[in-house]
Amino acid sequence: MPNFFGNPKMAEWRFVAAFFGSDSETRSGNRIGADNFAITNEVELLVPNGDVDLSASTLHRLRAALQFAPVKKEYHIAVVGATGAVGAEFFRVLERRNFPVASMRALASGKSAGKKVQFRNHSTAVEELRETSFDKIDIAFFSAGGEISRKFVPIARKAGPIVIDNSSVFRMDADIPLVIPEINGRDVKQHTGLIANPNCTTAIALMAIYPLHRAFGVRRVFAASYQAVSGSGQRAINELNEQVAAAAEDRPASAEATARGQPRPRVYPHPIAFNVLPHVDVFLESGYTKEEMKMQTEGAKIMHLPRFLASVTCVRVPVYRAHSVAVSAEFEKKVSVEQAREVLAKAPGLELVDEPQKNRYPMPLNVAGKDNCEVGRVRLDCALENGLAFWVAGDQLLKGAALNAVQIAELL
Ligand code: 2RA
Repeated sequence: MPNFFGNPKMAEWRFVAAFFGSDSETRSGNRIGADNFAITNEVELLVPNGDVDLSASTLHRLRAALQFAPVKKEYHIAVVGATGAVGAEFFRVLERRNFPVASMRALASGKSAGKKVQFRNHSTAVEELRETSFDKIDIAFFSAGGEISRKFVPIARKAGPIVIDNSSVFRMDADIPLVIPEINGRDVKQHTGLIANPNCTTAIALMAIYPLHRAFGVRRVFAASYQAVSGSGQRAINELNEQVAAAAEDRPASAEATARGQPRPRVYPHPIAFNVLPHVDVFLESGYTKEEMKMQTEGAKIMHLPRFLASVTCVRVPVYRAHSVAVSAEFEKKVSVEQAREVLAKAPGLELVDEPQKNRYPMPLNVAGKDNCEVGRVRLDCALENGLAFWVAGDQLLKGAALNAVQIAELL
């Protein structure tokens, strides 16, 4: 039985128990009998936020309810985009977090059909994504790009499962919750069968911006991202590998020779090895890219802060995994480095790594493969009033994608 009451790092634990009669079943036919599910009310525990004042007798009743409701519901899961960089992480995250999986369906394009993916010591064959792929599925995780989501998410919703979509297609739709569980987990309640997972750079930056906002009231941010190639998928990882190998073979002595000796770029418009590209996603008329505007638009929606402003430059760097973001943030209230560090150290899903004198600060090599994001280099911003400058890094395949999506599913 998880400890619902004593985890100080969780901003919000939600426990939902409902009554199912002996004839009840989920839409996918996953039957739940009255013998293994108890009668209780829907209860929200917001203890660490202090939003709910629980009396001793209420607490006693809740504990009693938990004891006679050892629900072991298991979900039939589909992962769309199973062979991609994020897809591979879904299997690992679901396994590592012991998500209650009754069955796993790995879906991808026809090209990948027949390939194998590993889940809990089982080898599962990848199936071609079809309109009928969602029969008897409870939760479908989508991470196969915008076009696939645009076409297949509505089909999946009709077939029954709750969809958690990693593309940007539905994120800004007013009736679709866009969720980072540590920030607006409660928005999951509003879902009508589809929940959107935020942009990776936005998610990682907000893990530090939001707790500071709660303490000091954020007005606007200026930021620059340093985004790993795995954010563009497996082909970009291959492209960096090839370019690094070619450059190492030729031992080029100059920047021109490095560029000359490299295989023709296919994913990016320029070589990514030994280079940085101030170009992530497509350019808009304003001169910003789509990726750059997501921090403002998605940030405002997730934080429920319509006046939030963010001016961002997104940069692709020759790093395999984990995005970093340099942020300067301006606040309503006066800030101090000590207070900010205290707030950040307590924030769920975030670790403060801030001992610059000992060369300790967040770096992609240290956060790759890690669930928590890291924040450091916290200092007063010398150009803003009530401003803080800091550096946040996180694994964009995890907190920026698969982990966040599975955390959303855990709230359902
Ligand atoms: C990237 N925003 O280019 C993408 C990943 N979701 O890194």
